[in-house]
Amino acid sequence: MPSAGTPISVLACERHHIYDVENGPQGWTGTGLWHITARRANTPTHSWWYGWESTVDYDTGSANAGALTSPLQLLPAECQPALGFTTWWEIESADPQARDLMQIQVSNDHGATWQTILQLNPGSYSPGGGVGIPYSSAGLNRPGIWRSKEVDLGPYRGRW
Ligand SMILES: [Ca+2]
Ligand SMILES: [Ca+2]
Repeated sequence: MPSAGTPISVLACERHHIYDVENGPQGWTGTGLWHITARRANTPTHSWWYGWESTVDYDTGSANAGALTSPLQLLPAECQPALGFTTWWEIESADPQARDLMQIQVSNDHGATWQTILQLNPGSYSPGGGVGIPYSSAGLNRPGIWRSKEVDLGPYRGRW
């Protein structure tokens, strides 16, 4: 027989946070060009997007950066936490593995330091792209597609 405390742990491990931003940011915060858009979405009409609505681009004429940050999450030590999301992206194809970086980071000290656990950019690149030629979530000079990603957060169990 399980102990009296076991059902609580099971419930905690089965809890899924769904952030579909169909009704607002749900505690997430975006800096830089991050905002909720209805321009393109997977679930089903709204998503977070880094760009300008007016130009449909993140090229502002100068270097820029932004962070999209989740609410604080407790990852119970007895669970198998993971981060799952779908992504559609398009960046410039000049040196796409080193420029226009798209990184997923985790902090376990309330944002003082961050560790990169996933980078969406291609890991290597064959020359062929040029000015005005995009690199997307489907590859060089292809229209973007929605891709599902999942990152193990096991190393952060029991941490805030
Ligand atoms: Ca959505
Ligand atoms: Ca760029």
